[in-house]
Amino acid sequence: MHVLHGSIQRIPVMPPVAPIAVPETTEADIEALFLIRGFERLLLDLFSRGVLNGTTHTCLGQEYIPVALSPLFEAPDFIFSNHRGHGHYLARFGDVEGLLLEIMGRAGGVCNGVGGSQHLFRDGFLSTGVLGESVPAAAGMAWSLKRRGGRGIAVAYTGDGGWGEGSVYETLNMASLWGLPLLMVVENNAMAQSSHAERYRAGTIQDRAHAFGIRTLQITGCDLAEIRNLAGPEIAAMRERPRPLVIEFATQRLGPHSKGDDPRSPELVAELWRRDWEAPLRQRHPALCERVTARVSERLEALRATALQQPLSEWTDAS
Ligand SMILES: Cc1ncc(C[n+]2csc(CCOP(=O)(O)OP(=O)(O)O)c2C)c(N)n1
Ligand SMILES: [Mg+2]
Repeated sequence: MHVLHGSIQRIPVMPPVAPIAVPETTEADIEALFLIRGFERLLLDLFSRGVLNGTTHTCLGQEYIPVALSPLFEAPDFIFSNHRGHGHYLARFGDVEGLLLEIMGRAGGVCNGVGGSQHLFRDGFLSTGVLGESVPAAAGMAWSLKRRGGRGIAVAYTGDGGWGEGSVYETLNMASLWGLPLLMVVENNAMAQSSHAERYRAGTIQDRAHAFGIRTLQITGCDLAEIRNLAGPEIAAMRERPRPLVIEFATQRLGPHSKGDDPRSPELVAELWRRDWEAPLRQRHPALCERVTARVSERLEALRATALQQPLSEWTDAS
């Protein structure tokens, strides 16, 4: 785990595995991790059976980021998510039922089935699949929260590829100038769709933020308690004295961008899986993990059965 303020360092492509420590990490945290992972696996399975339309972007490998950050967010905060946002949504609401029905266009979906993964809207949460689009919107929300005088912050989750969008830099400029309580969470998996960072990005995300006078934190481990210890005081400080903050996670995407578009070698992907959080967590806490995963599987299997029976939403049913 490294914290850097202002120094130049290339972010490692593959972060080191840090086994997640219990009891600092609660059973509820572990349940949230497995719920998101189980949900993504269920989606892939439904997709392979031809049940889902379009494509799907899973966050396998990155689940721990929103699980670690969620308890640091408060009720007035507004979360903006991107195309890889199932974990962001589930870490906030735990609502696998509403999300799956939404993705399947069925009655009971969070947005009546018309939004899908990339247009989710619910109490202080909005996702968009348009790269960089949420960042200026999040700044607007941060401005509004600041004017209201509370402790609320706006949070924008982006990937590293999202930092290829010009709107990000226009926003960083104004956010810094106006002292907006805008938290940019960067899930840097060193891939933008199918392009490796070495092919598409000059310089570092940290340096780009520093150029606008914005404070940064870089996190390379996946221990939830450690992440909270690092990020918690920084987020608390921006609530007291509104200003932007960038937290960059060196993380890894275990699956393709969406479907069949992963140019990485099978060897590299296998190496990423070896560095994943799940196996060390299971090894370290076998009974706990077994208990939690049994509960999660039961919930997801019940959901699969219900979802397949559920009629289309009246908003999506063209018949
Ligand atoms: C404005 C815009 N341009 C292009 C795309 C197509 N696109 C979807 S995701 C992506 C790359 C995303 O990279 P990153 O933000 O790092 O997310 P990751 O896939 O790694 O989660 C691109 C180019 C888009 N969604 N929006
Ligand atoms: Mg990326």
